[in-house]
Amino acid sequence: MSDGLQSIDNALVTGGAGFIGSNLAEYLVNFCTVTVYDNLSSGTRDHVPDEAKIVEADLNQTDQLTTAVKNADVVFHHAAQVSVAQSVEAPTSSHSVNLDPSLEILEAARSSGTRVVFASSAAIYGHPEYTPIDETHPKQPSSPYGLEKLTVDHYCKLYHDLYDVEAVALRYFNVYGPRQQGGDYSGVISIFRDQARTGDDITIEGDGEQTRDFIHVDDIVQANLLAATSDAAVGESFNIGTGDSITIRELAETIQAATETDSNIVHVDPREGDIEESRADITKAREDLGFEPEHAIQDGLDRYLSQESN
Ligand code: UD2
Repeated sequence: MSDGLQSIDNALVTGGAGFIGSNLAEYLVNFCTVTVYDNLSSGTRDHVPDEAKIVEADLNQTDQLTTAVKNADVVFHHAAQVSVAQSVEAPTSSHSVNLDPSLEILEAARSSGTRVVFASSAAIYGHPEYTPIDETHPKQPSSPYGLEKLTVDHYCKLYHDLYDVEAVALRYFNVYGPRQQGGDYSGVISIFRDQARTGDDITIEGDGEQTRDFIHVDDIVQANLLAATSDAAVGESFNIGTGDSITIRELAETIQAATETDSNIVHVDPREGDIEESRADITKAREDLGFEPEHAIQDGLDRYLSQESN
């Protein structure tokens, strides 16, 4: 992996103080100069590696954003309004964070030749018609967030086709790992982990038969490096998951057992509009990028639960 990275001198990570962005920045500082662009609204300065430079600015500060992109060989665009629920609550503010600045990044890259790796999402598919979900699966997002991700995902392809911008979209499934924030957007794994640690009930929403494809953030970092360095990535989009799924009940039981907690597993109301089944078909990423997730769920969970800096 480090071989390909030698072609990168300067990397820009938008959202580099957040969950996925900071894990990525931490890895990248070993290979190149890293600039983190973040307004620290949900991310934390403590998560930014000491070696990285921080530009503390909003995404809508277009001049700063454009300059930062033009100074980089690759921009990893992770800054976003990341809450699905918030996008449903306040679509216009979600739109203004997730759409226009992404277009500005592509526009800056158009003149500078910077490669753009965009953090897209499985949310673009909406309720799956079949699983595993491949990249050609119908796109019927069920939230403004999903539609925003889909729009930028398509813009990436269009900027490649029209202007030769080296843009790549990575469609993440359910990501977990250290530094996933609490609150609105904390994924179910961090919620169950916290409940197990504090001895509170582990709350399964619905019957727990719904499935998800959970991927450890370290594998997401590897996918980003491949997207940044592979010729085959350019102008393409890739599903990034493990290719396997488990039920939420299995997840609860695994975390309960692994943490040896006294917490009980309880069932609460199902989430309105919840997706029943989700699993990525990662054949394209495997074949075209050489992507191979290292952490199957059991191993990734063990790793996560033992990681102190969570
Ligand atoms: C994920 C992404 C979201 C979007 C979406 C696309 C996360 C955190 N969110 O939403 O951004 O991309 O996929 O489909 O990755 N659950 C419980 N108990 C709890 C919390 C959750 O049972 O205390 C269930 C929940 O009802 C759902 C499952 O766990 O069935 C996963 O929930 P989630 O919020 O971690 O992620 P998801 O798939 O809704």
